[in-house]
Amino acid sequence: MKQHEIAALFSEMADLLEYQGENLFRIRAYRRAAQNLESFSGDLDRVSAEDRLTELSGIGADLANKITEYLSTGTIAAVEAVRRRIPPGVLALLEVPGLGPKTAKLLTERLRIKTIDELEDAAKAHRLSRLPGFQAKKEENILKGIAIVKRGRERMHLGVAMPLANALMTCLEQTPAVTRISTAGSLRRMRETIGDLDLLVASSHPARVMEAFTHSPFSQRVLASGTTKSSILTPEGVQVDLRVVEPDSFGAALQYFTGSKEHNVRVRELAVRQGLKVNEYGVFRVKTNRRLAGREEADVYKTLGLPWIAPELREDQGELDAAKAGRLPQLVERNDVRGDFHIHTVWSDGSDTLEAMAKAGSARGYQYLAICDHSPSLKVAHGMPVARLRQQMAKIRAMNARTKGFRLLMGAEVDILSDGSMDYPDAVLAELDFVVGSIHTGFTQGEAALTRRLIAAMRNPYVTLIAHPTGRLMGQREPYPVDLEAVFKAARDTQTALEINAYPRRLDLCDTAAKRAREAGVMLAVSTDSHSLDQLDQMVFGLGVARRAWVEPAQLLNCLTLDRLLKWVARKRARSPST
Ligand code: DGT
Ligand code: CA
Ligand code: CA
Ligand code: ZN
Repeated sequence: MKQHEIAALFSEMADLLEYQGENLFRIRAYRRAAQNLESFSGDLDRVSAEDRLTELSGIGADLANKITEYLSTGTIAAVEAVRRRIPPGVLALLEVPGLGPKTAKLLTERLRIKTIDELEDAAKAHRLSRLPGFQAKKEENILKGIAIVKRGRERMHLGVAMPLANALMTCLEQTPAVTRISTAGSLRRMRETIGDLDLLVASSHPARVMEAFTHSPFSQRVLASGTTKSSILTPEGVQVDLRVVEPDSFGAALQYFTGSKEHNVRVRELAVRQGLKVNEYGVFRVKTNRRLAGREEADVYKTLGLPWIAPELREDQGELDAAKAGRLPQLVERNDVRGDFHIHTVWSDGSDTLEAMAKAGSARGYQYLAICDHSPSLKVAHGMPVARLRQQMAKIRAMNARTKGFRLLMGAEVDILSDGSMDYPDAVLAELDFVVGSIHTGFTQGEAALTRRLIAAMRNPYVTLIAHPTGRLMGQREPYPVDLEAVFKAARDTQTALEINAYPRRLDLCDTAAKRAREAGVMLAVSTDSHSLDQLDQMVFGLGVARRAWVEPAQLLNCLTLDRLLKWVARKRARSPST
């Protein structure tokens, strides 16, 4: 997990440089490297030993040296040096969204505030508004920002939880006493944020499993240790609960500890009505106490007269009624996915080339990837002027001419400007295979204006997909206000797809919004918004959201074959008026 530690340092470095007012591109280089390291799943020590760090996305010679330095010394001198130049406390305050370097300096110098807790106290006591140039409104915004940061600290996003759980399971599987292992809790249900990790093991030698767990490198502190249940804190401060059960009870325990609590309450009500009892050990007939099921989770449901219910559906949102009626959705699966949209490359702010992305997409079994680099108004992301976009199209055409069975689609992520018009002229959009429309600026326009802006974009016949429709970034930025029901209606009427952005801090649309969109008849699309090769694997997070939204393959644009996808795009272009 060293990549996470280095990612944190790079990200801190970016903040420090930002505080110093350094070059924006240098700051972004650090941020991008941090993001890429976070999603890197290989063995960093080995890559470094083989002198191949510069082959990683977004890592040049300079950053590679810093990684090597960290791997051998545990620190990066350059980061330490910059840290020394910044007054203590400033950095902590900069974590608050919307609080810039100037304000941070003012707060540390005038009020000696060094932590977010101190800042919160001061804001609540209205001590900030006494500072020069400070308005009550600003105090309010700071409190809102603090709430966002705190929420982000309490619960981790899937991008942190999933790799950690996988690494832990791989570690525990080395113990011969472990016969079966699974995640449970909110991670298995693929909730967008996770409070603590829950793991379940089947074993006839629980003591050996617990020993391995509490003495693993993941265990920084043991919070509780028993023969059936132990909890640890990892070095990252994540709580992990492990339960060990007899193999005969594995299915029942898995059902119980997957939750949600609300789903389990309904399951038990249903059992009681049939003279049955369900707990973490099995399903029992109340009268005789005879055990009817327990080893397999599917048998727990079967004994109650139900088909197995996918964990993502277990939120007491009507899944039991649907199961009883035989109306459970055939949820989309990874194998149904035929491609990915919204892919960035070195042509704008991505880290990898067209060739590398094509190879990676094809290696994942996809038929297509839509390359969607940024449009010119997004200067900080190297948005492409029309001439450059046309160069990229020519390159993609040439590449496609040489390959069979896989195709790069010529696309772009086009900024929706403040008046709802698109950042490329229609004539240029018409040359593209796939157009993603995005709002990246002007979040403060207000609900009515933002809604009009999105709807205007959808009325453009060339806009295929609206990316991250609410703009939220968990732990950093609230969604902007938008009338989603109006957006859904327009999306359906104009035949525009809405994105479920799979980047773990975005997951936008979120599960409940995606469900409403699906019910409104909107076509959805999961796209990874990849800025590097490894991020293509974040598809699973977006699929988790889609599954929690009860989405079937027919409701997901990237389950279409290439041929049908192109027809789908053409159909909107043919029918829409251009205004
Ligand atoms: P989290 O950790 O806040 O993201 O959410 P969960 O769902 O992972 O909750 P957690 O870790 O407290 O418990 C894991 C599962 O164990 C939960 O989803 C259902 C089950 N469970 C825990 N406590 C109770 C309880 O008091 N009653 C019932 N019926 N189930 C419980
Ligand atoms: Ca949990
Ligand atoms: Ca737990
Ligand atoms: Zn993007």
